[in-house]
Amino acid sequence: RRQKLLHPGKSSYRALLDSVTLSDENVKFQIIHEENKVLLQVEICEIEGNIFRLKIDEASPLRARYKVRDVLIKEPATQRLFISQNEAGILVLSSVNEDYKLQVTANPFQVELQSKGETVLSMNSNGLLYFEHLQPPPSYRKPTAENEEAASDSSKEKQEDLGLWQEKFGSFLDIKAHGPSSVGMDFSLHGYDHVYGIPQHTEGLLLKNTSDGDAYRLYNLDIFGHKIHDKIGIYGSVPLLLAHKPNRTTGIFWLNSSETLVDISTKAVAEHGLSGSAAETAKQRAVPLTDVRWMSESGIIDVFLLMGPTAFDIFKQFAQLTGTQALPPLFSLGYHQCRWNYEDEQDVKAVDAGFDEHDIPYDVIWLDIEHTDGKRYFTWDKKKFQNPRKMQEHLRKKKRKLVIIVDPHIKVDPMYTLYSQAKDKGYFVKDRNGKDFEGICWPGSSCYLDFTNPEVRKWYADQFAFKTYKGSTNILFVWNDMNEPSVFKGAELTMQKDAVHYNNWEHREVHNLYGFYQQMATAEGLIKRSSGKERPFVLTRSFFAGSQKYGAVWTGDNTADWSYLKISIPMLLTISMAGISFCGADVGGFIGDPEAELLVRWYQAGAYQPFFRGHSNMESKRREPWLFGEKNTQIIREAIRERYVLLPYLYTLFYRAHTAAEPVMRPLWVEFPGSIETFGVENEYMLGNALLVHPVTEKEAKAVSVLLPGSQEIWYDFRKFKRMEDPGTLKIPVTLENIPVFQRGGTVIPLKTTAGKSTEWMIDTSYELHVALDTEACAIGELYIDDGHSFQYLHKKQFLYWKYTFHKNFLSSSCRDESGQYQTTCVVERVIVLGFGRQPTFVTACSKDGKEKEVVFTYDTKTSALTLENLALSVAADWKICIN
Ligand code: MIG
Repeated sequence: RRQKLLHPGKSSYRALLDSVTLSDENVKFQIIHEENKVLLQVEICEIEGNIFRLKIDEASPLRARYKVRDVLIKEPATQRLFISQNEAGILVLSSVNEDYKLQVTANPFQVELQSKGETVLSMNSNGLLYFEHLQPPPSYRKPTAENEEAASDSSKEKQEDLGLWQEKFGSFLDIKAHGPSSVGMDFSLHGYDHVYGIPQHTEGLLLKNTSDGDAYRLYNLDIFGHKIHDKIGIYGSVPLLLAHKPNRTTGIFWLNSSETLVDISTKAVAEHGLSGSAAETAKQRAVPLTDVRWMSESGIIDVFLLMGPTAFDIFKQFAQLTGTQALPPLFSLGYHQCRWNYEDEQDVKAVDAGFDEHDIPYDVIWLDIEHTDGKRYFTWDKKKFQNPRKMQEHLRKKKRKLVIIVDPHIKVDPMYTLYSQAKDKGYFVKDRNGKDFEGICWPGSSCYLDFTNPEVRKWYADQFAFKTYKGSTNILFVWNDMNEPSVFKGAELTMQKDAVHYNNWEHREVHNLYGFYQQMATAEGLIKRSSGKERPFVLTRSFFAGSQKYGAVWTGDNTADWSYLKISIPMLLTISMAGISFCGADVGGFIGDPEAELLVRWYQAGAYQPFFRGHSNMESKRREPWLFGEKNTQIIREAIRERYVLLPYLYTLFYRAHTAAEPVMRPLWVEFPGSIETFGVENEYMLGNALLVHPVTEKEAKAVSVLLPGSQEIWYDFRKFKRMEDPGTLKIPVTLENIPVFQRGGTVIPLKTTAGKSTEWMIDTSYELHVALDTEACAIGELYIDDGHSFQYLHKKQFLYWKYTFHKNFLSSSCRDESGQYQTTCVVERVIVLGFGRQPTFVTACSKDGKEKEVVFTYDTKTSALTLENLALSVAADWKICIN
């Protein structure tokens, strides 16, 4: 409300350019507010890899302001900037290679960032830099609740209206112990009218203009039954925005963990001719410009400008700052069966047996909050789960896993060890009066662990030790829910902003980081219990920038309705672009009861998304895959089997996400950055660079309209192998059997020849390659293999990373990374070449040692697919297939 009183115009800030100092790390100078005369310190630096950082803090604050910690993986390596001009009220800084120039204008204070002469982005050009300096409390105010009714003079009332020193929210009072501290700034993105990112909202892929409505809000909240097409914040946030135009992608990473609003406005502006001559003016054309205004409740301004220039560069730059996706254990890429709740040991066994009975693969069964003794996490309901270890042994024999829920609230119960220990050690978040903050949650009265404290995180991690967590075994993994944190009957169902954390930081400062820290501690706990050997799996509902390092996220309580299936695609794409590749939405829709057709369509979509879990609410009817009649069971079985067959490709994509920050699931425009028709596409997406997936999200659909992008591309039906007519928008007939999936010409996809009962049953299953030829009759692809569960790939380089190249009638297998080694007897059994122009005469395979053998093949003249069988070529060897 206060920031919104500041309208675009001339900024009140002026830079004091005689205060400029330059060091190897950065350039510093001060800016002054013309009215209040408060000095702010500006720090600009260039970070290796086309990143710029701008920090603004008070020059001499009353007390230190909160700066986000633990999100950046390290202090970024800076590069020296040069001052190429400092006169006439203009400071020009250039990068070493002179590709970039930062032009700082003194009066009013503005910063413009140019790349090779092209202005990419400017800051404070609308004059919306806003910075509330910390002040001593006004004399009438003591920071206690008692005087909340004591309003008397009108100026004070006015102040309270604007919530400077305290604020009411319904029946809640926020005492604002340190007064107003909000910050904000505007950015103009030149030439851009497509902007993306800033999850999590139930919104479309392209960010919309907010001028006549709500701003996008980043404030982690538990909103049960959330609406779609809403800009309110839900469970997680990543303050990263991407802007794209055909020749360039730019990113803005606003590192602030307090409540944040983002206003977006795209307009067309006249392009300025340099000379301003009449001829130039006549040539003026409208170019788009997007203004982005960030406003945060507290903290400092700390913003990273990611200069791309490609989308993949932005992903790398963001990962360089916040880390890459953790490599998931292979089992966690299989199918997960969840429900609130699987009641008891018998229920677990029966559901598990159901999968075998119906010949449906699955890897993990989940237990929700009811498995505990009265919502005391780390315990078991002794009646329903009398022998959890035995139950896990049963699952282990079936080569399957268990995930249990561990929420961050702790039941107030002196007899509950976790509670009494945490209380004694002072590990709970405090209320404004210094007592343990108490809120209501599942267990009733609860306290909340202060995960921002490293000591608490260490202690919490230790709770996962096998000897401490009774009844846990190494096939048990963890789900962190309610970690926004959710506080029933709290303001907006979360913790009050004036609650107090470690080092006396108010909750308002760290709110959006709470879930991030819980998942961090949980993941560390799982690693620790295995003495550092095993990869963890932790699913979290709340997240922040960098959560990708700790596991997976899901989109929370969606509804069993077609519109939620539809919106899950842009929601997952947005989370993926923000660095978190391992994401998914509850298959079937959590709330309510999906009709059979919706459930089937959701399985078919989920099978081609990174995190694949069926889940349902307590009030929902049971919906295990076999409860909807034989025909639907058959279709769901087929969808899940397709997922399992595809796992080698998916796992390889995760390795790429882990090592090269490439999102697993990506919007079309990322793969086709020059094709404007892809920029707004959100009903289909790419899985890696090779598969285009178009889920069916309409009831009783008979056909869908699919965009096959790229004028030079060839696309193939992924299942029938037939080449599609020319690219463009095609009307594709659909049946309930499956959803349209296409393989892009020029790619090789590794698959398994068949699905097994779970990923562990498939270790020795042979591979199959789908080689889809492009216009030059070429294709490339790769395969990553390791043990699927340990860190040996990292510490001992135990992995295989191979590449496949099809060129001039030869398909060759060669090593992609010589440093890796891994023992396996697995073979490539079958190769299918799509778009092979003629019937071959004979085909041979030769190994490195020169041994040659003839290959059995069949050629389908209708589809031009050539199938090579019984190959038995090692996945760990060089070989070559020649097609004559
Ligand atoms: O508001 O633990 O999003 O997946 O089943 C209900 C019970 C609390 C919310 C999660 C949902 C989970 C449920 N939880």
